[in-house]
Amino acid sequence: MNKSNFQDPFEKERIEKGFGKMNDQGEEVTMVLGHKDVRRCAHNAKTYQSGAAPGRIVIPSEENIRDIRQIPFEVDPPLHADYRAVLDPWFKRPLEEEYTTKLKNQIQSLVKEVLKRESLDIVSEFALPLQSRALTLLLNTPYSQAETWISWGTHVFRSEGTALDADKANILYDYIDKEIERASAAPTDDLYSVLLASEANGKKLTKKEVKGVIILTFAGGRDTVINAVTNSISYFSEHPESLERLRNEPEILNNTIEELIRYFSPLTQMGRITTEASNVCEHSLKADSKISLCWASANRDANVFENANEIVIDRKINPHVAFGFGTHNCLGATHARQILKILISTLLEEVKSIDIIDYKENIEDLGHFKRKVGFDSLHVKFNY
Ligand code: HEM
Ligand code: EMZ
Repeated sequence: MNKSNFQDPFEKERIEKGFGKMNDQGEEVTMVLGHKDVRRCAHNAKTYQSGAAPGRIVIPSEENIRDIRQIPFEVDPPLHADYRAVLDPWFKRPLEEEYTTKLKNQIQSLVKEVLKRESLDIVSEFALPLQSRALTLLLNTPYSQAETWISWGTHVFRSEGTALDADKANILYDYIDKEIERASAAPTDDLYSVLLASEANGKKLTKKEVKGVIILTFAGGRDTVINAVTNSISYFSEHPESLERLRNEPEILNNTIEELIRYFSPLTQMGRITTEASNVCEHSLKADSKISLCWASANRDANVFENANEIVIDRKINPHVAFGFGTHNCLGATHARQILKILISTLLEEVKSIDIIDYKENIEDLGHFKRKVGFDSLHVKFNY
């Protein structure tokens, strides 16, 4: 009963100092660990900027494999707000009935298909196709495109043994270039075409800017969703009583989803670059230093969350930062929440219990800190 226990490696440092240190490809990163400090730094884009060199705020830094700026993620206010004004309505579409109906059909048919199997790997045979097919709805592109994306594997920049895989990244970049040319020659109602027709800062978005947005929707919404889905399934397989409770009290489902996202925190951290000398947690930093906002640590802060290391499926007050905080809060959160909501509802209807047969944990190596973020594989059997 411990496969769905994800320990908090940051507790000691968070309590004793409030910050931790790691090294990223030769650059020192000061990790901000407490909930209050993470929110304070996320709020202060003037001192802790996102718009440094493309790739630099990601950990591990993607500077060597990417020279295109991801938009709006690597842009600071005030320009950031221009891009968000274009993107916010589009990323709210998952709330529309037509969208949820299609998503429900996708997820229900995937669940029905895998129920027939003796056993399956949730990561590669369930979460990856689910994420890829659902992304066709978010981009409003043909369903058949999902097959291509599935063939890329769970991360678009990483492969087994290589944290930064330039060849893999180039497959994505080439694919996006072709899609942008296609949409530019013959516009449809997909995200590429909508972006090509939009403006920011009083000017039409360039193809390069469109590419920056699309790279982000592929990269940011991939392993995060895959881990959220896989980890949630590991939880329900070890906690059939929670499935039972949700059947009897469906009104707590939204609380459960927020709680799973808080506990698993699929995106461990994200960086910022200091624009001036500053202090974090009474630790002084020079200008041009890298800090990280450690969402996963903030989400276990006992000053904010009672029984922070437990999954409390009806947790009422839950100011987690798993989707970030403030300016750059996650654009894909509506889509991700809808996926989890429909998935769990479908499991409640179709599945009695889930047995874990075999698994391999995915442990992030952050130097001093090792954090379980999900699974490389999770073989299960669904009982119905
Ligand atoms: C931003 C987490 C799914 C697109 C963020 C941030 C976090 C996060 C923590 C803030 C980054 C920062 O402040 O530097 C997650 C988690 C997800 C998820 C935990 C799944 C459970 C998605 C999906 C998409 C997406 C499905 C789209 C396909 C974005 C974008 C931003 C963002 C575009 C940048 C927003 C901005 O800069 O204004 N996400 N994300 N995310 N996420 Fe997600
Ligand atoms: C970046 C990041 C986005 C990065 C909001 O977070 O997600 C990571 O998985 C990607 O590698 O490029 O998109």
